[in-house]
Amino acid sequence: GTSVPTLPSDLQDLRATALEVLRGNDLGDVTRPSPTLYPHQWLWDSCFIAIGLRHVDPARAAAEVLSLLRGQWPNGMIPHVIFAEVDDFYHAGPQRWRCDRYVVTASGAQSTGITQPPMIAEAAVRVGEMLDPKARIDFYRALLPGLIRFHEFLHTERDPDDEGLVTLVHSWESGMDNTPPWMEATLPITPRRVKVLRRLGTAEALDALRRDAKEVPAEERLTSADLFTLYRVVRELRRSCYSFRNIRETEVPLVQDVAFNAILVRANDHLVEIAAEAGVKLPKRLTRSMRRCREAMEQLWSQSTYFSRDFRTGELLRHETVGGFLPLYAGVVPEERIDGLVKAMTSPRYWPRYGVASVPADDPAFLPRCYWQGPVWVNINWLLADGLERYGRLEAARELRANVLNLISSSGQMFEYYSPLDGTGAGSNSFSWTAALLLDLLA
Ligand code: 9YW
Repeated sequence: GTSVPTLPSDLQDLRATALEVLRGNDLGDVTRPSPTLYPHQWLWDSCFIAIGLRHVDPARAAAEVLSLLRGQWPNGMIPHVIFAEVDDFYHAGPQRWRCDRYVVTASGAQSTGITQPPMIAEAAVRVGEMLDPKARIDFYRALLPGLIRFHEFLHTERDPDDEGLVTLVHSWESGMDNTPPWMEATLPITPRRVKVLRRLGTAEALDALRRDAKEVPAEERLTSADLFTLYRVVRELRRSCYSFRNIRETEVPLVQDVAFNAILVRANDHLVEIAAEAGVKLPKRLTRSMRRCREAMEQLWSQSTYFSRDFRTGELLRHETVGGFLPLYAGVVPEERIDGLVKAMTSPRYWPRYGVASVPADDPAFLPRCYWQGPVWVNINWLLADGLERYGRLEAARELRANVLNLISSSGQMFEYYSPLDGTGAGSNSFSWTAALLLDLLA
């Protein structure tokens, strides 16, 4: 990551393309991630989308954030997907979750039974910066009750033993579906997997389940066997009525995910700021949980990076990924570790040329164009640039942002993810958070 790319001359065209993608994915007051693969509302997608939309239409951006509350469960959870009423071509739609048997969401909309990285407070603060003071306070007041209940859900339901860290029950909650440590933790729950697959028929039968394989080359997505395993976890969660007390008795992988907890720590800081500005007092217990979560991040450090941890065994999942750098974004890294972390992140293993990869290039699991097993994701790089900046690494932050801009502009399209080796785009080419964060980079 040493060469400084020259900025392309026609950023106006690129901006126009980004706006077109966002307009095309606009469903009213929510934005779908992509027209082909993801027709519903995803939690962290909407947050990144709002961060971009604020430069175009702050009121619409605020609506995007508030719309997440429509999906809130009585226990405070905000689901990872709120289903739109559309012809369902999404492979893990309402019938796979059947959550309406257990709960009614705030608006009655159908949803999944799991959550996603809590980027809401970050999005709220960024959007708030673009509103006039009166509109900002109104926005914060509308958001706060639901947002507080969401953070309380995470710190209680998902930290029942009061360890400080929040536990995830499915890799989809991490937002990084097939990231190697999660797949390693998940695959053992189907020991008879191969046998089951054989009984079900051929690989083609499974591929038929996977409607996304028609849109994108199969080798750039999860394998059918991996997907099958992830569906099996959903079945276990469903049978456990989505209650952590039941889930912990099953074989479902339970992971104190480093990236999720880092994002939560930062979100907690933002929540304090939002509440102060709106003149709302946070519950004492929540304030205590926030502090304990920040302190507990320390337990995820080992030797030279941060790892996720197995909730049941307390063992670190020692498979390095880009998630290990997100404590920079959280602001929990002691000064003496910063140089080492920044050096690792900017080394050719992670940053061969076109931005920071999701898995280091020398990892046996590395696949440059396969989802969370190698590609550069614009949202993660946005978080990393922010982390570098807050630790005063301004030059590296600037270079990373320039790299990402260059990556998007060389394809001219808003791809879902990009190869860190040759910069080519993959997945959806009309992906909302890429478009939105591009607007933010250009602002
Ligand atoms: C899925 C929508 C989501 C993202 C996730 C990404 C992918 C697939 O797409 O998940 O079926 O949920 O891994 O981070 O939110 O863009």
